[in-house]
Amino acid sequence: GTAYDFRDIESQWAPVWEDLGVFTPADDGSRERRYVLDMFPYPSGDLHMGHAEAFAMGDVVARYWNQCGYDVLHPIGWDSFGLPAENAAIKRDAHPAEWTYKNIDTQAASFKRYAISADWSRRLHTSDPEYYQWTQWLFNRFYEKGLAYRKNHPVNWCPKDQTVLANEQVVDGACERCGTAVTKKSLNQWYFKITDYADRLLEDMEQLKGHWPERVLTMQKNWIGRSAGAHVTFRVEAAAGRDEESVTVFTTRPDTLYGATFFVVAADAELADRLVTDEQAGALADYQERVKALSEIERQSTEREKTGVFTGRYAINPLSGERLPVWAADYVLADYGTGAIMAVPAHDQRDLDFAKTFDLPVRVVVDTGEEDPAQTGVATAGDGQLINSGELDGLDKAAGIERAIALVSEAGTGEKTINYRLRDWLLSRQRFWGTPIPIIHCGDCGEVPVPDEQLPVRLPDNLRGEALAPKGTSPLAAAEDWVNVDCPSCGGAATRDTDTMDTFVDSSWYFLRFVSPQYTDGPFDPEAVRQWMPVGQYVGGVEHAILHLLYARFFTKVIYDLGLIDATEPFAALLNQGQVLNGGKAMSKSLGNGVDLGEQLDRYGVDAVRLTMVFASPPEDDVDWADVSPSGSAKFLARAWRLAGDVTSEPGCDASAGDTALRSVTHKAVAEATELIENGKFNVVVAKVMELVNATRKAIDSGAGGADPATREAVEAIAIVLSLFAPYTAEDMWARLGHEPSVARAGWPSVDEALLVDETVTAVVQIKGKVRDRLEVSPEISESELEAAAMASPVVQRVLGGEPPRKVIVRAPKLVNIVPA
Ligand code: ANZ
Ligand code: ZN
Repeated sequence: GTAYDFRDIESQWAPVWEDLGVFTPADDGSRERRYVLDMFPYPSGDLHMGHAEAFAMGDVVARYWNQCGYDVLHPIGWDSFGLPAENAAIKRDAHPAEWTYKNIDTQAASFKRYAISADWSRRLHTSDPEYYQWTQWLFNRFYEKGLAYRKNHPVNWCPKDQTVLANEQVVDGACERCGTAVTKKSLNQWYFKITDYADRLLEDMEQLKGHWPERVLTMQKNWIGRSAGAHVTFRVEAAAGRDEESVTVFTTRPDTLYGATFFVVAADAELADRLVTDEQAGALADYQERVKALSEIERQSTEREKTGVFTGRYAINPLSGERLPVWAADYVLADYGTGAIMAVPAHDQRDLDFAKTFDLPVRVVVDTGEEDPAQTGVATAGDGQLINSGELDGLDKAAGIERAIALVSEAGTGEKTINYRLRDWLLSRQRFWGTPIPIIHCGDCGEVPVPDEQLPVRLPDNLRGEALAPKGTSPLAAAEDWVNVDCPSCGGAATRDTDTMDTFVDSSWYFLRFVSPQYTDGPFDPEAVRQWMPVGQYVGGVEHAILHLLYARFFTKVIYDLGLIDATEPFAALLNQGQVLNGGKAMSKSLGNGVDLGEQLDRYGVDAVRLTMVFASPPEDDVDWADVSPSGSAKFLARAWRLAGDVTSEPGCDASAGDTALRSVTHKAVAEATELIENGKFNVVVAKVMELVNATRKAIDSGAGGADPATREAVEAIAIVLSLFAPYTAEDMWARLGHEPSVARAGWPSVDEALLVDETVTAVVQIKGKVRDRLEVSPEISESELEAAAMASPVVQRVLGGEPPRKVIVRAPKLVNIVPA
């Protein structure tokens, strides 16, 4: 047709692409391989605007690399285990798989419509037994290395979801999913020993600097929270009915040891119960009850008045010999450091607040030149000279720390140490819709891993609806046929572990599976993984800045240590795309400002929506849908598309014969677009294509015309660059230009450097004041170059008759005046 109709164009090309298999990598080593990956989606319903944004960005990279001739791996799959499916199943008396796979099909159809350049033959779902078999296999390897273990521990518990939450899933003291205040509960839980990898997770961030957003690296660093300091052991004096004890504290400021005026243990730690005297036991128990009733939010608030109780005991400062009262308080955390601190109120604000509340002494030991903290209520944390500190007097902070550590080390009461904020990864969940933990519990043999050849341990399919409702124990426990098994080791009666894995386990290695998703001899084909890994560009939201990325990095390192891969980092480069807002706010049900992706696609077409996503802002910035104009994008696409109909030259005609001015514009636009894409400025690339479209339209209407080969060159370049953002329109233009599909394989236009220099200016050559010649020269030409060019002119040579001139006056780049002899 002659009118641009996105519906026609979409329905024409989608099936053609499907048949061509344009995006299946050759994987034969003939071309350099590149791996681009979007964080795989959770099948919560149909695709939404956020998916449209993220996948548009990843697709620009994938399509660009394809055009540049790389062998591109750009797979797609689903992170398909998880709680929403289970909740939906309970509500609808269904099996979670029904909801899950129905949503996956819906999303897959939408992705196809959205024209993601994915290799569909590699599609995977983490809830398929073919996938989770290998999640279990990896668990077994972790278990063998002592990196998966079980311990009884107070865990974060969501009373509403009736499930355990990882620390990471507690946001401001509330359940990340439902917002309910989180409480503690003691349970036997599975953990991955990620703390063994804390240093490597930190050190290897060097590889990522400059390729990952700075703020993500900072968040990871803070999450790991390495602090250098010392362990110092205090003797706690015996008391009526209580023996003497040794209690170790973690401190980053051993230089302030002489400033310690009291000692605090975490009120909810077992240590508090052990230390407390009979006299104080009642007060402690009351206090513990009060603490339990508080939410984590209230506990950690710095605004709140400090609370605590005296334990009745005294600790002896190992350097000064001073007696310090031992308190139990909730501002000291049971699971950080050793759960006990020496309190230095002059130089630590929390300690100062506590000292003020309970009228405990404040002693300045670092002279920072600031006012007395006891008066101001503000602790001084800066550097200065140590005072009131015996053998440490006169030293500064750094020297004081070193000297104090040396002193306690010599005395055998302390040592230098590194402490991490990072905790082991709590991976077991008392839920159904997840990967079953492949462990069998035997009364005689203890924990026995399910042998590899018996994997997968499949989920039973007879549990549905109400049977999955949260009870505080795993729903799997109800499936008796499933639970009761023979012990793989002794053959006796045994039971399966009824917990399932955190879904973050599934997503910690899927990028490896994508490389060889049909492989049956292991989680992945090691040779193929060597060829493709690491992922060259990973794209996803900043909400995954900590957990998913940290866990995937951890898995990669463990799998590296198993000798199965060469890469030590999974994602060489990371792009966090912005959010799609509406009216300046995140879209949400409660605000009622949601924009339906399907409706937008129906109204403006896929290409216009994609182009708008990319054009609206730099990829990492938010897009406010209230401020953009998909109809403007649609108009632009129609304008670009019409150019193809005006080209009358034959495909393959020689562009070098074409109009130089238009050629120069085209080549400059391509050169700039290349540089902009490489630097992630996709939005500016769109602006460049818009300029090129305008220039080409002008050339057709009032310059070179539709028959000029330069016009074809320009329109072909437009189609190829547009194929990154508007694949349907670009494909249709390509066909109208007389080419076979697909434009996705056209190849990135090459740039003729000679056409990049700016247009020429005309230099006038005069002899005795009379114009004899005109030269087209660069505006940057030098005086001597211009003189040489003028003298070389055949006209000048003829007029001068071979005689050297008397004088040559040059005014570059416009004028040469020759005075003959
Ligand atoms: C004495 C001291 C003096 C401290 C001073 C600080 C300043 P980061 O950097 O976060 O590792 N601390 C140790 N364990 C704690 C726990 N379980 N709960 C609450 N606070 C705890 O912080 C380390 C510092 O936090 C430690 O150094 C300790 O207080 C406190 F002028 O020891 B410090
Ligand atoms: Zn056994």
